[in-house]
Amino acid sequence: MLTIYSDDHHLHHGRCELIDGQLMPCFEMPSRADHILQRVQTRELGPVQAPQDFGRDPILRVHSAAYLDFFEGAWARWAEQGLDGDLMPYTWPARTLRAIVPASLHGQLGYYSFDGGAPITAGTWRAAYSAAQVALTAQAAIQNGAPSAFALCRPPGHHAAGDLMGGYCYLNNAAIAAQAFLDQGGKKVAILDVDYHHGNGTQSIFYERNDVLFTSIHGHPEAEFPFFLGYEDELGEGPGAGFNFNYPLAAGSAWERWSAALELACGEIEGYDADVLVVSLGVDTFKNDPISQFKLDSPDYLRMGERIARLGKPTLFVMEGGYAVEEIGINAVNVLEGFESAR
Ligand code: OKP
Ligand code: ZN
Repeated sequence: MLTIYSDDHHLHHGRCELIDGQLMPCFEMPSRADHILQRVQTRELGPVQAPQDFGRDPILRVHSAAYLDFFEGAWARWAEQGLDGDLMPYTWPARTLRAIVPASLHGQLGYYSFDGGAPITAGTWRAAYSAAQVALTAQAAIQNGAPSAFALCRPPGHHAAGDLMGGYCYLNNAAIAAQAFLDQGGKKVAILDVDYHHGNGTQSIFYERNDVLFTSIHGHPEAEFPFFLGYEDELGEGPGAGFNFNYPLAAGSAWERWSAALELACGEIEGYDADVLVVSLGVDTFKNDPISQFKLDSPDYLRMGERIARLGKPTLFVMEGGYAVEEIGINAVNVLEGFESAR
């Protein structure tokens, strides 16, 4: 399988995040992607190529121009004030406040984010822009006939909505790639989000549309981030009604329960008859993940890849989460190897 990867992800390295009342070093760190790349190479998964640059247009199909302009320019405005700490929001237009765009940098940062988990550093825009190009380059490979491809994206994307960053995510790589398939003649795209966290950004982007089926298996939002989306009764709206399926699972879920949900998601995907499948590939479902509560073991990821292969679709894997850094490469590449073995 072809892997698309860019070193540019190193340009993004947030200093800290708030966990249990303490500022901790960011779990979403550059070594994550380095370990995955290493494993791709030692397992000889296939060629590794750098991304092409498709520009801003395909990103603008998913994200608003105002959001992109804000994101691209935010660091310069911060640096202009003589500041060099990570730029992080601290107030949001929650209920009772107005959803207006204030003039202030921090006001705008609150407007364009939904949590404090997406710090902007000097290189964040360039890293996120490159990750989107990584996804688009892998998408182009499939568009040109490859049966599958792996977009080794970092930072991840599935929490990012049309004009919101959050949950370590800035640009929704999977959604940008899905939209590109449609813009290049595709009629139906299925998305399977296997990250431990609900892909609230992806869901929201396609919620009222029937040309993208969104399915997601994740920690129950009653108990788990992002808390405010990802429930079973979210089935889509308007023309999108019946094209959104969430499978929230309890903490402690291991392969037996997880794979039963995968079976249900695959059933919906089979019924949908998509041209292409996009997998939001998070491996934070792993038993030793430091911020997650599922109990998948490394061999389970082989089974996951095998089941996905049996859908028989051209398949784009887009890297999302996974924070057990030592094992992230083994687990992510196991999915890809399981997929290849079952084709
Ligand atoms: C990103 B992805 C408090 C903890 C919040 C955010 C998790 C984001 C996960 N800062 N945790 O879906 O793997
Ligand atoms: Zn996650």
